Amino acid sequence: MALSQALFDAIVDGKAQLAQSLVEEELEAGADPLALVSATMIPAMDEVGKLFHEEEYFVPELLLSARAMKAAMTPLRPLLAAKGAKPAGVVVAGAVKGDLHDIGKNLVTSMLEGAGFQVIDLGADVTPESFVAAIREHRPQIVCLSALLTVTMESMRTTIAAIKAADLRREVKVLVGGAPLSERYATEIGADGYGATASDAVALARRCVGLSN
Ligand code: B12
Repeated sequence: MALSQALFDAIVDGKAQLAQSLVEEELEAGADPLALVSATMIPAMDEVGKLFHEEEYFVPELLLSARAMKAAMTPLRPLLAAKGAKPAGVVVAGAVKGDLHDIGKNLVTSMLEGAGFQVIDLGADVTPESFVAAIREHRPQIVCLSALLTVTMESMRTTIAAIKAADLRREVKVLVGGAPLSERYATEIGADGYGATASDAVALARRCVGLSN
């Protein structure tokens, strides 16, 4: 699908209401929900990141764009979730301690729900102790950790260590993702899988519960 320039601009300019109504219009015109996210909305957030990096944007602009992205996701979330089939497994997900970036994690959880997983979303800035408590309570097969900052990648290692110390490591598969991560880092911290996109998260999760992709 081609980029929708108006939607792209609305997210980059931080216009939440406009972004949401443009998504609604695109959907009415028959746009594919996933294509809207991957061809326009994620590239728009990448552009925001670039502007921030170049010091044209500062935190207030980031926040406005993040708000626009969230508003744009509102009509899409139920559609992404409706795409899936049978219940496939239980997932506990969260952005790790110190990390407030939750847009990518929200996309991962929506897609997992769409693929039939029951997702317990712990939100952002989740401590290792909260992950451990949620594993004890919900007994998931999979734990998804998300990090967007190089400084919070270390929280993933600490979280995996805490799961191990609580003697729960053998019960769950740990999947990690987020822009600064790599396959190599995932292996180094003892994760079971790394995914670069929300679609990868679904493919990995399906594999973890023995479903073919
Ligand atoms: C929006 C944003 C914010 C918003 C977040 C709002 C929110 N509710 O999420 C706000 C304003 C709060 C913010 C704050 C900060 N930010 Co910021 N932010 C961004 C920005 C522009 C976009 C992130 C985003 O949403 N991307 C879109 C989503 C869809 O992509 P994603 O998160 O990568 O997720 C995808 C994949 O990674 C993957 N995935 C994600 N999680 C998982 C998990 C699993 C298991 C799997 C398999 C896959 C997976 O799937 C997703 C979908 O495909 C990025 C730049 C960028 N282009 O990434 C900077 C960026 C991440 N921020 C940055 C910085 C520096 C900060 C601040 C420190 C700024 C400051 N000085 O205060 C603070 C830190 C706050 C904190 N403690 O977390 C830097 C990080 C640099 C670094 N290497 O550490 C970046 C890269 C900007 C830059 N170019 O410098 N930020």
